Amino acid sequence: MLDSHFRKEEFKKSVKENVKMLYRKTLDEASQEQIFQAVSLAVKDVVIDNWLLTQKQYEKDDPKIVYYLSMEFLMGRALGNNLINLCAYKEVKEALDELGLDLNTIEDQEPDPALGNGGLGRLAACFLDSLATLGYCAYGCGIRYHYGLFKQKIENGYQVEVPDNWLKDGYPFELRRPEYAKEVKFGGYVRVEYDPATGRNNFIQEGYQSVRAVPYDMPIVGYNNKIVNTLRIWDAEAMNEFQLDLFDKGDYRKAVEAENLAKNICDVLYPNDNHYAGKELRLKQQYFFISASIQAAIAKFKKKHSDIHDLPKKVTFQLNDTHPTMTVAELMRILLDEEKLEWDDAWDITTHTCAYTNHTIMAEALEKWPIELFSKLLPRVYQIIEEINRRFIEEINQKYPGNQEKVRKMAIIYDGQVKMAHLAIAGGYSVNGVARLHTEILKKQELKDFYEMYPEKFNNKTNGITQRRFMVHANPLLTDWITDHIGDKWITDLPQLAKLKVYADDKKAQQEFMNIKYQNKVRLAKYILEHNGIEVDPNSIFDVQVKRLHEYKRQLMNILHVMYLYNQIKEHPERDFYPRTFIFGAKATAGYRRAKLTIKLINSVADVINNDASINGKLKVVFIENYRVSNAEIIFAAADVSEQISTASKEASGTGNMKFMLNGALTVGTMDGANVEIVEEVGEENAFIFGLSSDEVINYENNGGYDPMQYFNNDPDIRNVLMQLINGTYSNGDFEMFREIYDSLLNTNCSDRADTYFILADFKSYADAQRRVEEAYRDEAGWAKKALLNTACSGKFSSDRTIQQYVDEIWHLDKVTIED
Ligand code: GPK
Repeated sequence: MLDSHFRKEEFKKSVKENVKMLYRKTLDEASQEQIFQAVSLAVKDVVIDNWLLTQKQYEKDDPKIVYYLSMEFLMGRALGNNLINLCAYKEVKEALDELGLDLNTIEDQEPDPALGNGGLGRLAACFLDSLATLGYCAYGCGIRYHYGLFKQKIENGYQVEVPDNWLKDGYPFELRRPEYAKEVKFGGYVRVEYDPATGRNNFIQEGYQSVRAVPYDMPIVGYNNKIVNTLRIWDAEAMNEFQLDLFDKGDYRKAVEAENLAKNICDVLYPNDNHYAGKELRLKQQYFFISASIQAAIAKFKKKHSDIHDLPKKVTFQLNDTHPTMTVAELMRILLDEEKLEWDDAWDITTHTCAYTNHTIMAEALEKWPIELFSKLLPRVYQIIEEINRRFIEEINQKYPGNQEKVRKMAIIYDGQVKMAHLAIAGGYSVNGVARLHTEILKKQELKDFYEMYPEKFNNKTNGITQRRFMVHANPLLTDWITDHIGDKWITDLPQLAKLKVYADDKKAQQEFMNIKYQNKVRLAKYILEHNGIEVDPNSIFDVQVKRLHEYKRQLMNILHVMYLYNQIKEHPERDFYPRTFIFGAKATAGYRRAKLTIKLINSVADVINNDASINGKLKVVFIENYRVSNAEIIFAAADVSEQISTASKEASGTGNMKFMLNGALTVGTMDGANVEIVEEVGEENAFIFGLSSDEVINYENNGGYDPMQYFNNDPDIRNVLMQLINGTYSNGDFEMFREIYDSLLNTNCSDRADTYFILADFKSYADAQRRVEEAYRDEAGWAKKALLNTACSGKFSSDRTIQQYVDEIWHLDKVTIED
């Protein structure tokens, strides 16, 4: 046990005391939700002691700080994770047992804070865990959305979005810090005023509306090291004083506007993944949290340091995609207008303080803001971006004299739009991709011109995941088994898992490993029965695709293949077919019609197949409602097969792929994103790789020549499956229900090229990979060895490794240890 505060008796007393103080109840009168609050408060008490210790140490050591700026932090539940990282999970579980309480049930009371969409938001959460565990001074900075990502209900096979009011009962792990509130200004105009004292112009924003940004802090508990870092999420409130002032002047309308502005900003997370919607409110959200975060960071820096030129030595701002790119301009604004620096000085500081991570090459994700919108909302910031752009174009012209093409492609402001990626690259000292292949594609294709201009800025940081949540918390059985075999160092040093390799051929180890997998499958089967009413057989192969629904991720190819298998079973009932359960989980952005129709297709196929007694349960299809971090933990632990089947070149990295691998699932995948590195670690013989390469895909895209019709005409299996989309097989005779999907693959009717994501091109090779899966699974010992090797070879994919690389190659932070 880490801490004397977790002496069992004391802890029990504190829980009882909290229930009394909070609710005037005894334990047996309290609801599970109330008990959750009481237990969380008892845990928070210990956390806060360490939080104070950490602050004190930082105060003393004055380490360099990274601010991880992100519109999304997909944290998942905190209670269980905090207990794991405090090394108190088992003790607390026992203590609660003795009180007649069940920790699992209590954990299930916690809302799953879903302040993110998918991979990008979850990566931010894993990074915070690793930063605290490795002892680096880091702040996550984001937005306190009142409604996180919608909850998904499935009604009649369709996705229905329900608001996620995660704050309704109060969230015990947050702390409001009004003393650190900041003013953020929107709109108005810039007045230029000559200052005789400095001989320079002053730029003064006037006629603006203000919002008060109030921070809420959440503790980020490091593993077994007493370090507690901070996730600071900002909420918007009306500026009282300002409002009063307006009332005094009788400007009631303006006061109400200002109040409304504050009310809306933090209402809701935009539910888009890999897609930019261009909404004004989103731009407001971006400036709101960036202005507040940068102001706070500068204020903190100035408390200890007198020379602002030292900023890059003590502070770095990491931009999680282009969403926080406003940082470049806001920092310039503060340095110019408030610190009164000259442009060149300010620019030098800025370009040594900001760094940018790119997470996608999908064109529709690129943020481009219309200049009318931008300049009206942020007049001073826009002015600064114009000047950055002017100087940047000058630099391009110097390097490539007379080359207008370069200017057209690279300018920050062009064609009436502000291009945020260009601003991030020009304004920062580092540009990184999130897997080796992705970074290479950035350098050779998407950002080629920028790479040629600034090769030294480009670098790769292959993503990672935290084993504390995705193994220690998610898979306690395998955690104990691993620790029994190689000790517990792997919890903070994942490459130690390689020591398991010697057990790959050991019969007993294989059996134990697969027995744990079986028990985790039973746990998932129970969850599915409770939540879907579907009975699944834990002896069948659990074949899982869980991730956001997106065409490039090709859930459609997966379900078309299921349709194909079903046809095979019906046509050849005599053939031996190893029972398989295909499990899907995915949310679709509310406005993404084709993605939502794919969910309907999956559920419709599930309906037909699951209710067909003639196939003897050989095939089951399950769509898990409301896929999120909390049920993901149960799902990864139970998977045999991990579906990572994106069109090569499109998935920047993927991180679910790593969570599956860690938990001993075998990958069926394309050579895309981090799959490439996964196969490199585990060996091609321990995965099932198929499909076009990224070069082949990119070549088709650049030169044409792909014709899906050719597959339709020449392959009766493919033709059969596609015809079933429009002959009523899965739609009670409705020929139209899935026609849009059919058309998207073959036609012509739709705006983009048919089969944009090469599903038909890859279909046969995918089916072949799946045949190899079945064959491999029949060989019990062979599969056990492969599964065990996947776990043993997953050491590279810890976010601890990723973070250490960011520290060594980009951030250059100082390591801190708590001395008490
Ligand atoms: C990338 F651009 C985006 C986005 O808007 N949202 C998002 O989740 C993901 N991502 C990539 O799609 C994944 O390949 C990657 O692993 C993840 O970001 C983290 O880098």
